[in-house]
Amino acid sequence: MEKKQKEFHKSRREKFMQIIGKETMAIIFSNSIRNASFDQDYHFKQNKNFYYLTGFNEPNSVLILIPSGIKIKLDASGKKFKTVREILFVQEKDKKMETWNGKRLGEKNVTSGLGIEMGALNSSLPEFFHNHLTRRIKNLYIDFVEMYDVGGELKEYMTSFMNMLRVDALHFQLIDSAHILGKMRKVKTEFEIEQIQKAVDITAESFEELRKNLSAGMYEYQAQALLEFNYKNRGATDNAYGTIMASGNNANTLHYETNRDKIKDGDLVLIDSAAEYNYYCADITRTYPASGKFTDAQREIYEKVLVINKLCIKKVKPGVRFSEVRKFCDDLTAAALIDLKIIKKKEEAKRFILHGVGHHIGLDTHDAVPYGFGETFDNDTLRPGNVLTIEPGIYFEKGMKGVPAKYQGIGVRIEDDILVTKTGNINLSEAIKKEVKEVERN
Ligand SMILES: [Mn+2]
Repeated sequence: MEKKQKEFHKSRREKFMQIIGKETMAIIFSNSIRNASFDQDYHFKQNKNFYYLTGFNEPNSVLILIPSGIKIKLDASGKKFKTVREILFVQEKDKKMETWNGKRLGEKNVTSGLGIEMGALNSSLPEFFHNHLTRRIKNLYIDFVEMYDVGGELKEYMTSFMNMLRVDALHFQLIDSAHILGKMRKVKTEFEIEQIQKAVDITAESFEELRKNLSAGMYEYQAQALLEFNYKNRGATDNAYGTIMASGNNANTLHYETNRDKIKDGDLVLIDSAAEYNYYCADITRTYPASGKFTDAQREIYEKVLVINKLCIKKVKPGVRFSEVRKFCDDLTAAALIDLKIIKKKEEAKRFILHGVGHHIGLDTHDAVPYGFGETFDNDTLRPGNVLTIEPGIYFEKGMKGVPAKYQGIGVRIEDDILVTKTGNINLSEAIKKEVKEVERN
């Protein structure tokens, strides 16, 4: 791991420990490997809160943070001690398993490899809890949702801890760590912004390749393959999420991922897809005319969405509440529908507004937003370092009541990734063409 990345994860652990304060302990779980069928497992993705604090990509691991530090015996005589605040419990090195499934870091390489103070074997977790969950711990921070998901080897090693939670009277308060970590994750560091920008750049080049090569007669999955080939070919570590390649009326199914239809002449193709880079996600939508030219009705709708997209992006700046941007977007959408003579009054717009204006992005495509503890979407105030999507859309499903025939079957969404800065914002996906003249082919 590069020094810059090591320092990033270290700075996150420091900040987290500063927030939880003295006389506390935090237990952060990695993900477990999940079986798909017989001897085949699901593609492993690390738990994002665990990754945020460690940068470590192996399953069956646990990070323990103790801001006040604890004394750990260094030899059998028990005379030599070391005070540590960070311990990463990892899988044992195992020649046979490594031959099949790849190298393991091993407990001895935790410090040199990740910059974490101490490494230990995950099998020593029961002993660790026995010795160190003492009365000096007042608050125990744990991610409850993750705790119930623990599987594999960890399940066995966590049994004594789970039993204690079930059986013993606890002498400490249990607090959910997800809220604190989510709040931290909402404000991106320079390192994180670089990773997101890289994911966006790969996505941008790939969208341009698709735009140039898209044609009627292709199947949606072929357009998807072209896009995803370019992500991988440009160094993406994964797709950020399942690609939506929705031609014609399929665009009106918001999470359409079937991608099996043939793209027809005169169709619009709504493409919601992005690359992931180093675990950081982009999230982009463009809507292209398959045959290279919009019909008049398609252009009318497209231009409306484009104007809303640009006005909403302008609205993004520090101090503005996310919910204000959403309301602004809803109002603009209603005005567009009135303009198109589809509705008469703003109040009638509701049935056409199918989703919000956007969401935070980061390690998760819909990044951890820790609403709760008095924080809601309504009072989520934008701050420098937030990265969010702006993604207005107008959708007219075939057969929709009160919609003129010429608009039926049209669905348009235009989504960009916006970084909040001190003075306003930067559109990280500016390079991805969206003007009518640019997305049409001559
Ligand atoms: Mn999105």
